[in-house]
Formats: sequence, C-alpha cells, structure tokens
Amino acid sequence: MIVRDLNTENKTTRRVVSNGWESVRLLLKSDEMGFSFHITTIYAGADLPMHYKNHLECVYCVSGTGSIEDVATGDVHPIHPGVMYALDKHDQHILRADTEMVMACVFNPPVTGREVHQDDGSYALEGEPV
Ligand code: 9YT
Repeated sequence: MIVRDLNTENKTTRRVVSNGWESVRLLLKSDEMGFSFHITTIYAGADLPMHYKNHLECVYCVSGTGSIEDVATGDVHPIHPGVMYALDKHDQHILRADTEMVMACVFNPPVTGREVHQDDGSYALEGEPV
C-alpha cells in the first residue's frame, strides 16, 4: 500500500512549478500503478494551451472556476467543482482559470517526475528530449 500526504509531499521534489501552474505528483511511474496522480493548482488568470500527444489525461475540479476550450471544435466548457474532463482523444485544449483552481489529474502513461510542457504543449515520453 502507498499512503502519501499532500501536506508533506508538497515540500519535496514531487512539487513541480511551471508557468501558470504547479503540481504535486503523488503517484509517478516509479510507483508502478500504470498511471500517475497529481494535485495541480492552476493560478488565477492562467491561460494554458496544452496538447498531450503522448498521454491520456483525466482531470477533476476540486475548487475554483474557469473553462476548457476544445481547440478542434471551439467548444468552451465551464469548469467548477464537480466537473471532470477526460482528454480521451489527446485533445488539444486551452485551460483558463478565472480563479485559482485545484485539480486532481490522472495521466496514462504515468509521468516520470519532472515533466513540464514542451513548445507543442505536450509532455515528452520517457527517453525523449524534454
Ligand atoms: C489541469 C492540468 O492540465 N493538469 C496537468 C497536469 C499538471 N500540469 C502536471 O502535474 O503536470
């Protein structure tokens, strides 16, 4: 069994800070669960184009408000506590935070640790340049 506490893990290298967001990666590839699990904070006002070409991602909004735009269709979906989105087609998207948002995120395949977005909005797969 693996038990971890966000309140202590956020003081370790599991906490990654990037442009407009930070994330504590509570489960990583090395935990051998087949997915990674992150608690991500999106900063208020952030406008984040993303495209996880190499990963599937599911996100659940714990707190805060914002929106997600599906770049392929132009559809904009409001985000508030209780909303989940799943990027089941590696959907290119733009995440916008009206207030600070806390999101619980799952990645398949799991991220390995320190990934931040490449210029194309993706995370590299292990072994690829970051
Ligand atoms: C909400 C969202 O897009 N989360 C992405 C994951 C997070 N940036 C992380 O842990 O890499």
